[in-house]
Amino acid sequence: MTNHEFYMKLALQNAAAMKGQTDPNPLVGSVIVNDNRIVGVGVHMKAGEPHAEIHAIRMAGEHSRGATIYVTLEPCSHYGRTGPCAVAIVEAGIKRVVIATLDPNPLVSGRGVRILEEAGIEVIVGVCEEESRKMNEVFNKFIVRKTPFVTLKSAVTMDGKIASYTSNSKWITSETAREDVHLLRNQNAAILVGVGTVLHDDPQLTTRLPNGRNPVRVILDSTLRLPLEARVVTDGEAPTWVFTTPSHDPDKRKALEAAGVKIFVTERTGRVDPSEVVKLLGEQLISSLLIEGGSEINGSFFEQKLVDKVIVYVAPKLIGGRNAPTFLAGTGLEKMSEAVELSDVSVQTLGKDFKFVGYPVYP
Ligand code: AOF
Ligand code: ZN
Repeated sequence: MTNHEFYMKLALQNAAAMKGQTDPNPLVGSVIVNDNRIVGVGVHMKAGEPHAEIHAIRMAGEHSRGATIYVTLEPCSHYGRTGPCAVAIVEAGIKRVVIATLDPNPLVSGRGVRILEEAGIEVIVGVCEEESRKMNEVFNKFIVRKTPFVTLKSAVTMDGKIASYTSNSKWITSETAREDVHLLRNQNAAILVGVGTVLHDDPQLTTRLPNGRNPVRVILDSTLRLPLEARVVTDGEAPTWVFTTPSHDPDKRKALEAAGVKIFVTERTGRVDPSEVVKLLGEQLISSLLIEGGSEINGSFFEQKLVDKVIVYVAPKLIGGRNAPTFLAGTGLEKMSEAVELSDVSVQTLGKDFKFVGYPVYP
């Protein structure tokens, strides 16, 4: 490992510790090194608060002069909620900037580097680039597309079922895998299920972790069947947003709104249109969405090519049953040659279960 990689990895690790609390902003870490000594460290902790470099520069004080700064993302060039970091770096007298990756934000991309170079600062781009990109997979999509990065999560038996033929599903996976799901909830800005899941399980959809952050609870409900007594309506643990169609009952809408539920009406009639949902969520600055739906909801997002990442927990159990649901319904693709392949697939053992992660590559 080179010196550059060593300090960049430190910046990446610090940044990664903020996972789940910076959105819609990226995870960014920074380390300032002067004369082989770390003189400042900083991370971006929350949107609206100072950027990573600013914390590090403040900590380093006079030691910034002549130093090298490591940043996991190109220093910004725009006047946003905070001033441009590239300018702060110039003013601090830093002489070299090592960057993991350029900022995909069209407001910034390349401009931060230009400010630095025009000030005569040496700029190196691309140290630990892959790690930094991967860490900000959510931000990278959201800042360009303005719709959330969508993760589809499911838990299945070894024969691919998400429930028995009687709709019983508690529990497929063991405790360790279920704890992992709470981490996922903590890292996503919103979680989505169909009203069928609410009617069947009355879930809370909250993060059961110490200091866990609850995602916004999104329910797809074309005719507003959501009961006023449902826990997502009454518990006040997190905002609940319901997406419905023009064919809903206006009185039910009023009652749900009075109970604090926010209602969005999509244009399409029949079933709620998933692509309208992600568009509206993007407008609400929801940068990441975790789908914990049943087969039909999952299938509809998949068929519209809206799923960016798939996480499947597989339990070494068999349940069988021709009517027991699998995790993707809908019509499905006709031939195996049309199958959507996943890239960057990984497998991890979690207690007795396995966690598969992959990224669909749509043709
Ligand atoms: C940096 N360092 O630590 C972060 C950056 O709304 P603002 O002003 O906080 O700006 C957010 C944008 O700034 C965000 O979209 C991304 O382009 C960049 N984030 N840049 O130099 C940081 N968090
Ligand atoms: Zn900045």
